Amino acid sequence: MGPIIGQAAADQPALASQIAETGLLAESLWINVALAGLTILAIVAVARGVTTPRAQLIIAATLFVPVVSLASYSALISGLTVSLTTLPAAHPAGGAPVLTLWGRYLTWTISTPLILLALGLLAGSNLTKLFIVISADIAMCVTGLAAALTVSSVPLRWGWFAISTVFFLVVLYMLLVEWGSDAERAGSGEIFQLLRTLTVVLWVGYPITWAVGAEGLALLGIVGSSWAYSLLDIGAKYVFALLLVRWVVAHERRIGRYTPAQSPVSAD
Ligand code: RET
Repeated sequence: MGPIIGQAAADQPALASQIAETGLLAESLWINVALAGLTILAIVAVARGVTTPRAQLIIAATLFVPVVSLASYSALISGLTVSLTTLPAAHPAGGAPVLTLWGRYLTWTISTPLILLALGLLAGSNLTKLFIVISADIAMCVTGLAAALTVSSVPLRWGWFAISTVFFLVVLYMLLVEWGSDAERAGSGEIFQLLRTLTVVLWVGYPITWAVGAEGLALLGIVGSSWAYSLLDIGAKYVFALLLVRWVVAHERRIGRYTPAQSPVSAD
């Protein structure tokens, strides 16, 4: 399906009905509302009896991932966080207003730090590493939002994309190098490795989707891009959350006993 074209000044109800009427676009959003809701219920049911504060913290961080997702997808469906954007003429979908679901990039600034907080706590990360990775992650999302919303030139869009990718490399480094050895020490090595593989593989899919999708080379249309992000979200958020919570519930004591490694700042 080609780019969705409309009036640049469309208001929220008009955007909402445009989404509702556009083939499979609405379905790509509703499926996430449904799965986020089910994930919330499942986490609450499974984790009800957890009493160790550290395990509770990991579960709380994880629980807020589908909560944020539910809000994010509802905002997209209601037309609140979407706009008709006229991309630069040199863009493959340039010249006419196209629907931009920029709310995704905005809400990632909240959901992805929660994922990293849960992973970092699981790995027994120190505070310094947690702070660095979450800061880089937020910077990645904000500059990704800038890439999607920049309409003055195509090179500028890709410039923001490149900056965002640099921040993403910091996140990948932490996941692949630093936290791997922390988790071995913390006794959560096995589950950390599984969740890390899931996270790294799926997260790499997001910039690829951006690059080949409606925002970048437009090889995928708006509907195709939205489905790609929606499917990645299902794995990166709901499957991730359920695997993590199930393990934490089963190993509550082990998590409670662990004290994180000393921060470099407090080592002397
Ligand atoms: C963008 C485009 C610019 C370059 C890079 C990106 C990376 C995005 C990522 C998103 C992950 C989102 C998740 C959301 C769950 O709620 C912004 C697409 C590197 C890695 C996991």
